[in-house]
Amino acid sequence: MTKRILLLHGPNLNLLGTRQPEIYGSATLADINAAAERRLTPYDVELRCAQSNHEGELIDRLHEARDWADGVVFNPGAFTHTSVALRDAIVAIDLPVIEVHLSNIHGREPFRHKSLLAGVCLGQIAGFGPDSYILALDALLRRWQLPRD
Ligand code: CA2
Repeated sequence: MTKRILLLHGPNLNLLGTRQPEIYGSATLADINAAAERRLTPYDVELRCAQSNHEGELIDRLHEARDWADGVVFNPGAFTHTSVALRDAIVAIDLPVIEVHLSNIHGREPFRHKSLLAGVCLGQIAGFGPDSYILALDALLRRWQLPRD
């Protein structure tokens, strides 16, 4: 049975590759989505990618995922540190959600050390640049023990 993953990107991540490369690297969001697609090529997995700068739209995407996805890889951006509403949405959808960050939020400003979401996610991966997303996909693949096509 085909597994389906939502790869969801939060606020400002549409600007990746254009500014602050010393923190976030030079890869664009399109590069990250393409690398994710490549990682899944050998598997019977469908990937759908989305980005929004709006908290409510991210909540809507999570709610919709309940109807079609088996797992979510989510970089909530700065909403990680502020959003009780996203936390409630993650609890509500009852899907495995992996929180992902390009940077190591624990080594940055103190206000980034706290995630309101990690505690209701399957886990958190932070600090590996674009590889953080690949590691999160690998975690889902391992969880599902999918054979290669
Ligand atoms: O490290 C991450 O992936 C973050 O989720 C990125 C967020 C930040 O607020 C989190 O604390 C950690 C910020 C994304 C901003 O992305 C930009 C990309 C290019 C230029 C400026 C910002």
